[in-house]
Amino acid sequence: MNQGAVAANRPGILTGAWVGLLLAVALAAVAYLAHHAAALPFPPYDLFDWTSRRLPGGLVTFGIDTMVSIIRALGLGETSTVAKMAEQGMAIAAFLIGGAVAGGFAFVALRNSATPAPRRRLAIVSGLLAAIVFAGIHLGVSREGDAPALIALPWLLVLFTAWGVALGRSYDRLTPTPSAAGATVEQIDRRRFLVRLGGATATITVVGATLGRLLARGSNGVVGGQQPWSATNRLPNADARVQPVRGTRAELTPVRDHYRIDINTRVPRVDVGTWRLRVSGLVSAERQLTLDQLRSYEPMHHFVTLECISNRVAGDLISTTRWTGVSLQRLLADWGVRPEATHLVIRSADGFHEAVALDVIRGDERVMLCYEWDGLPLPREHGAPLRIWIPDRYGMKQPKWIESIEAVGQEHEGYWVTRGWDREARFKSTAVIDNVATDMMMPSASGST
Ligand SMILES: Nc1nc2c(c(=O)[nH]1)N[C@H]1C(S)=C(S)[C@@H](COP(=O)(O)O)O[C@H]1N2
Ligand SMILES: [Mo]
Repeated sequence: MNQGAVAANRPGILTGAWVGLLLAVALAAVAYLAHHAAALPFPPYDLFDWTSRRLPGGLVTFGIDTMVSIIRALGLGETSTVAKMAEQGMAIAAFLIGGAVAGGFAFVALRNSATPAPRRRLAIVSGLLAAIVFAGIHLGVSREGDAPALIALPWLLVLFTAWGVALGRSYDRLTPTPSAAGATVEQIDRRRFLVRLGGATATITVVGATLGRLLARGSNGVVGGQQPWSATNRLPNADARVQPVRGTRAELTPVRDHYRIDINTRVPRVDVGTWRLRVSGLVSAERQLTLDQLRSYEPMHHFVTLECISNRVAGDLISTTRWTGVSLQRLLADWGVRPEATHLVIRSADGFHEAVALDVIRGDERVMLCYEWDGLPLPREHGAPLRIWIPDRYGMKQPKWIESIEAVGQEHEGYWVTRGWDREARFKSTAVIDNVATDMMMPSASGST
């Protein structure tokens, strides 16, 4: 066989895309397992979180609104759970598509490189480049609880270089050698290799995803032994003469059913032991408060209905539970907030931030820093260890996972305000009749109802 026929028979862009996709699936599965086993980076989520914080605000809010509409129109289930799964799915899909595109381009580049040695180098360099890109992205979104960069970055280097090397090897394996017996044999051999690669990928994926999933379940910090407040207490209106109709939504949402909305594909993990609330800015002195110090203040309890600004009439992005915390009014007095201060800027572990006007706090003693829901420490996905409650405002005004509070003398545009959502974010009242008692229907004169 002459050289020309060999070149024509080399694997092309589509084969490259397919191999790139398979190898990206395997990489994602291994990374997923390591993510849950050792808090190492999961590149698809890193990429998604990094991108979603940088996309134009109008596009992000449009995307969210569209997603909520679709979930509702198709009746796909509880909105916030489905939305979070959809985001995670999009993250993985985008990563795999990237793998396919990279594989396609890599095969085109490899085609143009005649001998194996520079090809090998090219493959390794592609892997290294991908590693550097994802290392940068990871540094942009990494936070407390993640494996240290000294371990995470070399790990990414290993993962993506292995991806590059495997891509190069696959190319070589799929390239007919001049000594090969004939085209048909090569075709069969090539197909067999791709099938075997697919099989290996599937095995790695099933093992990685299953083990990762199991580890993820196990690490969901459920407090053993402690009972929620609602297990041993009745609602204040338990003896009221009006009872909810069977089938209507409960007044108090079990915490595990409380909707969850935030900008993270993975829940921030804050170590309560080392956590401090940093207070700075126009205050008498900077301070770092432990959770115990905040708990030592007289606690305050309120039944709070929290609603997301993306909620629709009769939607499910609204839930109620019993919040416990300390009044911010009380704290302001101790912090010595200076007269020229007008706002508190609150910053969170996930990069989220918002401001609350001091006038709002001074006018409402219920504004609280909350550390308990339904009598138990705030669950991780709902902002452990500390979040704020500002009555009558949508959730977008109310940071979870609070790390610092700064007293400032001017307005501050919060995360969603800079992306075009409402500055004040006051609740709009809606009324919903969930159910009608059928035995109250009157038969009509004709006998049918
Ligand atoms: N740190 C942080 N706090 C946040 C958010 C976020 O993305 N990050 N989302 C806000 C929004 S939009 C809503 S609706 C509420 C939801 O709180 P929940 O998930 O506990 O129901 O959290 C708010 N606080
Ligand atoms: Mo929200």
